[in-house]
Amino acid sequence: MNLQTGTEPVQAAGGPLRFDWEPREIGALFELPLNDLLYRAQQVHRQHFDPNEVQISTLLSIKTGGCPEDCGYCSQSVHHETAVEPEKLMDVEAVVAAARKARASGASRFCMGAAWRNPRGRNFERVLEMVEQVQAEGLETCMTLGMLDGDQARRLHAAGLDYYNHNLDTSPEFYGEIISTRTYEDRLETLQHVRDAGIHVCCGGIVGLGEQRTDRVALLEQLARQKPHPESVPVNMLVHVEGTPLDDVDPLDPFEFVRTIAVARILMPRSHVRLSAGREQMNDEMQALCFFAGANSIFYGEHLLTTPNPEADQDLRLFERLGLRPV
Ligand code: SAM
Ligand code: DTB
Ligand code: SF4
Repeated sequence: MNLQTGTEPVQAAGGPLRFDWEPREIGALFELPLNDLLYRAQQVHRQHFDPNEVQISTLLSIKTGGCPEDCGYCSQSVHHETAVEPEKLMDVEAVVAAARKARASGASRFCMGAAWRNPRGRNFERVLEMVEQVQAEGLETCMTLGMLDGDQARRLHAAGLDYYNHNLDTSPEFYGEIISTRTYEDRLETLQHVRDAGIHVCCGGIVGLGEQRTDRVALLEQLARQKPHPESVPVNMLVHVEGTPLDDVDPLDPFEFVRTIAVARILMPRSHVRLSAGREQMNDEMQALCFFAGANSIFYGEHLLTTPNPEADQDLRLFERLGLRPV
């Protein structure tokens, strides 16, 4: 295959989905001249999606801080001295009120995140109630609560949960540099429980952690080998948080981030690729390039979990300038 011309029929351009991408092939995509890579990604994108639609999800931190895990990037870990103060799990009513507000401002999905290693006891019963009530408001529901066992995944499904977010974060090789309190295998196991329970999978990672390109290749390989591909693939750019071990990591070249989005689009042609954390630090031109590379989902609303996100109005203005439709 001549990767340079971008004229060959690529698998994703209408062909069957592939789950056997080799690191060599993924690496070759990364190495393409940017214009060739973007052209390929946009071709694939247009085979499967309306290129001017962007799915919007609003995030809410339902349980902030005090997390026993030691993820090196995270403001919420008890292992790092950050400005985040630990809070208890929110009340169901407050969560439903936030969901209504998100729906009123146009979000189609409501994602609830908790800083837990895994959900337990009465707190788990309360999140089940949240799922039921947020769903009743006419929103798609998503949760990210850490590791799940099979029974918990089935109960979340029965409560009406549409998506579960659990990221692989980085390559299996680099993972140990970032997190020591749980393994890559643990993550894959939770993802299997989620899939087996019939919940859609939202699974992606973070770039800009100080990893090599080979790690970004290996992360995308892991994601693209999942069968089915994760329905949503969040690509986060590290948000530097004071007090975390990764605060002083050199920023990633923005074009390398765009390449990561484009390669994700080519490997997982039917998945929503979400331009996730890090938009606050990007200019409009960079975001436009990410949409051209195949990103077709964002987190919408002033906050991510503990860090800022662009104002909703600012995003709506950007959509208007780019002729994009939020859905
Ligand atoms: N505690 C749960 C877990 O880790 O599975 C759920 C919440 S956790 C904050 C969700 C994801 O947010 C992480 O897997 C990571 O990919 C992303 N994330 C967290 N902190 C980040 C940061 N500072 N910059 C970019 N992405 C971040
Ligand atoms: C995901 O991949 N990114 C979101 C969501 N899933 C839960 C979280 C981003 C968090 C950014 C840092 C913060 O706000 O604490
Ligand atoms: Fe805890 Fe999730 Fe943060 Fe890791 S990323 S420390 S599991 S809240």
